[in-house]
Amino acid sequence: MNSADYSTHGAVAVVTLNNPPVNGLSHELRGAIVAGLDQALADPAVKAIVLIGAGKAFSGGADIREFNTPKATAEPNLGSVIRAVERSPKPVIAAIHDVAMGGGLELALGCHYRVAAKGAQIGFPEVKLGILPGAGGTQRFPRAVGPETAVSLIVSGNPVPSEALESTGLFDRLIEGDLLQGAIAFADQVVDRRPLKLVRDIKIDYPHAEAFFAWARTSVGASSKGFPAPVKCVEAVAASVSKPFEEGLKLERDLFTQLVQSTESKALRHLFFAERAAAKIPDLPEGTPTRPIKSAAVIGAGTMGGGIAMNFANAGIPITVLEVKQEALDKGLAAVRKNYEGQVRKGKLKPAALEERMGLIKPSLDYADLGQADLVIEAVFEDMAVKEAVFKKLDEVMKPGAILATNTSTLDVNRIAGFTRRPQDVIGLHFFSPANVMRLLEVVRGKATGKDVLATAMGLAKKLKKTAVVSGVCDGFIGNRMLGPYGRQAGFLLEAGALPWQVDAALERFGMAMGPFRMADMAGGDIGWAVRKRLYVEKPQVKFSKIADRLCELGRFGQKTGAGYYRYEPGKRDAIPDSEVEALVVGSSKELGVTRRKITDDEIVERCIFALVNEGAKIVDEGIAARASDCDLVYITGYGFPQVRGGPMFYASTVGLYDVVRSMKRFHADPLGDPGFWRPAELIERLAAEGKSFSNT
Ligand code: T1G
Repeated sequence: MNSADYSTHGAVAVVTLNNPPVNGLSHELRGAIVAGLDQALADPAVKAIVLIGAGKAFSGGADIREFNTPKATAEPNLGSVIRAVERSPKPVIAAIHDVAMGGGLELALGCHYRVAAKGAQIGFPEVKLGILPGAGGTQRFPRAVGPETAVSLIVSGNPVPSEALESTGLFDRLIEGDLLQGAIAFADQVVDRRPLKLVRDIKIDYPHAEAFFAWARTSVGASSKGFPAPVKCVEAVAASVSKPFEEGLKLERDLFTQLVQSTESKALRHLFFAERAAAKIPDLPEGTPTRPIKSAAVIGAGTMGGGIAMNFANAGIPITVLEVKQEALDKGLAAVRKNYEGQVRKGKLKPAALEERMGLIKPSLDYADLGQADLVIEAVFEDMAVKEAVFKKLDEVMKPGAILATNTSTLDVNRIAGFTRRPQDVIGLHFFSPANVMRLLEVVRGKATGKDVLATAMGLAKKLKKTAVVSGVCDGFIGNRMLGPYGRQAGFLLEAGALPWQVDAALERFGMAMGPFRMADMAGGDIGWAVRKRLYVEKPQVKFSKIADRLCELGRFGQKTGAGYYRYEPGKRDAIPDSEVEALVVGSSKELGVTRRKITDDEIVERCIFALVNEGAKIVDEGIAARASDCDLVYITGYGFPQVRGGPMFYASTVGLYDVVRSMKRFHADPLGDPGFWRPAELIERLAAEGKSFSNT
C-alpha cells in the first residue's frame, strides 16, 4: 500500500497508483510513480505507459494527511513527477475512473493522453482549502478546456462528471466497459504517434481574454468577500493566456505560497480536518455494527418536523409524518410541497423529483402507522411533559430494535430515555432550523445510548448529507450552551453603554452571519424567554440582563410580532433601529445606576467571541465535546461563524490563548452584569500556561 504497482501488457506498461482510500499523492506514491516510469523507460519492449488508480479513484489529489509536514513538498514533489511524465519519450496515458481531483487531475494533465470512464468526478477542490491548484493546474487546465471552463471549475471548487467535459480537449476518449483494457487498446493505437504532444505547449487563442478576465475579477471578487483564494485563482488562469507557460507556472507558485501561508487557508484546512475528525468517536471502534434504516417516522409536522421529513425524502428514505390534527398535518405537508416547488422554480429540483419525494412522505394521524419504522424522531413542543407523553407512547408502539430519537434542542436526553423501557435505543438528533437546509446535526449521546445506535446515527447523518457532531448531555448540548454566555455578554454590553445595532454591526463586521440581537428577533424572543424563565428557577446563579425580558413583557418577540430589539415594516424582515428600544436600554442602565460609557467594537467582539471560546473550553473539559474542533464545526455549520476564521476555538488559537486569558482577566475586573462570568476555563488556563493552542487537544 502507499505505492505503485507495475505490470506489462504486451508493449504497454501499467503503473497502478495504490494508496487507499483515494490514492492521495503521498511522498511514497510520488516516488513510486517515478520509479514505475523509469522501469518502463528502461524496458525496450515497452512502447507506452498507462497510469491508472487502484480502488475508488484515479487520485483524490495531494495526500491531505501530509499537509503541514515536510513530506508534502519533499522530492519528488508533484511538479517533479509531472515533469518526469512530460519528458517521457514514450507516450503516457492517464486512465481515469471515479475521482481525478486536485493534484490527481494535475498529474493527468501532464500525461500525453487522457482517457476516462463516464461519471468520474473531475475537479479542483483546492479553493475550498483556501489555496489554488499548485502543480500547474491553473496553466495546463485552461489549455485543455479553455479559460472560461477552467475559471468556472477552479474558482467553484466543485467537480463535474467526465462526460460534461467530453467536448473539450481534456479527454482523448471516454471508455465504455473495462477501463484498463480500453486504455491499453488506446495506448496500442497511439504508440507510434509522433511528435508527442504536451498540454503545456498548447497556445490558447482567446480573443475575449481582456473582457472576460475583467468580468471574472469583478464578479469573483464580489462573491468571495473575505476569501482571498478565488480572485487569485482568476489571476493564475489569466496568466495561462497572457504569459508563456513557465512564467505562468511561476506566478501560480507565488500565489500558492501566499495562500498556503494565509490565516484564511489555515482556517479552511482546519475545518476540512475538523469535519473528518468529528466522525471519529474515541470509544466507538471502526466497524461497530449498525442497524438498517430503511424507513423512518417523525412526530410533528411543524417547521422542524417538515424540514426533518424533507431530509429523509431527499435521501430516498420513506418517512411517515404523524400529527394529532388533520389541519396541522395538511398545513405541514403543504409547507413541504411549497418548499420543493421553490426549489423547482430555482431549477434546483426536477418536477418529477418533487413528486417522487412527496411520495416518500406519508402523512398519518395514527401512532399505529409508525410501528414498523426503523427510526422515529420526535419533533414536538420543547416541553418535558410533552416529550414524556410522546416517548411513553413510542415505547408502546415501536417495534423492538427501532431507534427512538428526540430533536430536543436543550432538554435532558437521559431523562427522556428514562420514560422508556429501552434507554439504549434512545438518542438525540438535534436538527437546526431550517432542518432541510442547515448542515449541522448534533448527535446527543445519552449515558445509556447503545454504541450501535450511535454508529447508526453517524452513518445516517452522512446519508442525509449532514455534518454530525457528537455531544454529551448538558443544558444546550454544544451550540446552544455556547450561545448562552455569548448572548448574556451581549445583553450586559447594552446595559454598559452599547446599543443593539452597534453590537450586531461589530459582530457582523467580524464575520458573524447575523449579530445576536438580529438573530434573537429572527428566532423569536419568546423562545429565549421560556428558557430564561426555566433557568431563573433551575440556575438562579446565572445572571441575565433584564432588557430581553422587558422587551418580551411588551410583546416585542421580534420579526413574528413586527418588533423586538428592532422594528420591522409589515411583511418585511429589514431590522430597523428603534428609538423606543434605545430609550428602554438607556432606562435600564439608569435603573441599575450604571453610568453608560463608550463601548468600542473591539471590546464587543472580544467579550462576545471569548465568551463563546470560554464556554467551548468548558464543554471540552467536561467531555461533552470530544475535541475543540467539534465546537468549531458546530459554530461554523450551525451558527454562522465565519469560515475564514476557522471557528471560535481556532480563532482563539490564532489570537493566542495567553492573550485571550489576559483579556478574560481584564473583563473579570469589569464583569458588567455578572461577577462570576469571566472565570477562565481550566483547559484554557492550562494550554495558555504551556504556550499551546486548542489544536493540541
Ligand atoms: N488525501 C488523503 N485522504 C483523502 C483525500 C486526500 N486528498 N481525500 C479524501 N481522503 C480520505 C478522507 O479523509 C476519508 O478518510 C476517505 O478518504 C474517504 O473520503 C497540489 C495541493 C476525494 C471526492 O481536497 O473531496 O491536491 O475518514 O468520505 O465521499 O494542487 O474525499 O475514511 O479515514 O470524502 O467518496 C485536493 C478532498 C488536495 C480532495 C472522495 N484534494 N477529498 O469523496 O469519500 S490539495 C482534495 C474529497 C491538492 C494540488 C493541491 C473527497 C473525495 P477516512 P470521503 P468520498
